[in-house]
Amino acid sequence: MIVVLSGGVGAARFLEGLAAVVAPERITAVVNTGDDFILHGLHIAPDLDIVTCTLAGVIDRAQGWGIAGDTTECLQWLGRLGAPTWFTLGDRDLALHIYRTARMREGATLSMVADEIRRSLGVAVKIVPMSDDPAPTHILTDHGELHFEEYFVRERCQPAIRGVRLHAAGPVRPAPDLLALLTSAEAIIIAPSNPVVSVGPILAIPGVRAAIAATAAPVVAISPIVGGAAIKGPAVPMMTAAGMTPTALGVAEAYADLIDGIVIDTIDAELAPAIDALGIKPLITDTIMRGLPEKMALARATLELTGLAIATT
Ligand code: FO1
Repeated sequence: MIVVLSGGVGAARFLEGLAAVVAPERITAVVNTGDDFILHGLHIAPDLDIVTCTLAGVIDRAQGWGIAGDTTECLQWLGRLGAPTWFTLGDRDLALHIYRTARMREGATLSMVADEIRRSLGVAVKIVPMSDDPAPTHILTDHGELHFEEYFVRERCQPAIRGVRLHAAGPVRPAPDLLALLTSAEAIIIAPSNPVVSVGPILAIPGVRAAIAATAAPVVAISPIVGGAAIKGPAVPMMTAAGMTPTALGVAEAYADLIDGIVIDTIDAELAPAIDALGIKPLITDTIMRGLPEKMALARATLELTGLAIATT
C-alpha cells in the first residue's frame, strides 16, 4: 500500500497523477481534518471533500475546491435569513455535508462516512481521515484565536499570525488502523501540502511520527514551496510563524527526522546540496502541476525517489 499524507488542493492534484500511474487500489490517502468545522449545524470537511471530489473528477478545477458547475441557491437563502455566508457552500457541496452530518448523528464515524462517500462517487483510492476525533487547527492572531477556516477564508489571512494551535479541542487519537497502515506501508509519501496546517496536524497525532520512524518503507516528501513561495495558500507566513524557513530546504528540515528523500522544483536546484547534507536525497524536477501529464510525471518521479520498483502505467 502506498500511503499519502494529504492536505487539500496540492495533495489532491498529486493524487490524481499518482492514481493515473499505479493501480488506485494500491493508494491510501490519509487526510488532514484540522480544517473541519461546524457551520450551519453541518460537519464541513474541506480536505476530505477536496481529495474525494478531485479523485472523483467532480471538483471545481478553477478553485480546486467545491463541485464543478455548482450553484448557491441555498446559500443565498441562508444569507436572506441572516446566516453567515462567508464560506461558500454550493448546493451540491451541501449534500456531502448533510449526508456526513446525518450519518454521524446516527453513530457512524468520520472514517466510515468518508469511505461511504468515496465509494458512492466511484473513487478507488482509499480515503482515510487522520482521526475520528475532532482535531481543529486554530490560528492565534492579534485578533484572537480563530479556526483555520475563519482565518483563511473569513479574514482572508489578514490578521498577523502569533502562533498555530493544533488539535485545539483536546487529545486526538489516530484513525483506526492508521498506525498499522504506516508501519506496514510499501511507501509513504508526504504530499505537497502546507507543512504546518495540513501535514502538521497528521504528524502531531500521538504515535504517528513513531510509526513513520519505525516503518521499513521509504518515506519521501514533495516540497509545496517553490522558489520561496507556496503554489496555493498561506504556507509561507505559517511556516515562518512556526519557526520554519519558508523554502524547499526548510520543508526538508521540518521533516528531516522522517524522510529519506524530497522532490524539489528545478527553481530550487541550488538547495540540493544543503538538503543532501541533511542526509535527505533531493530529486530535482518540475513540480508545478499544470495538467494531468505534469501530475503523472511528478508521481513517477516521486515513486522513483522511493526506489520501489513499482510498475507504472
Ligand atoms: N476556500 C476559500 O477560499 N473560500 C471558500 O469560500 C471556500 C469554501 C469551501 C467549501 C468547501 C470546501 O471543501 C472547501 C472550501 N474552501 C474555500 C477551501 C478551503 O478553505 C481550503 O482550501 C482548505 O481547507 C485548505 O486545504
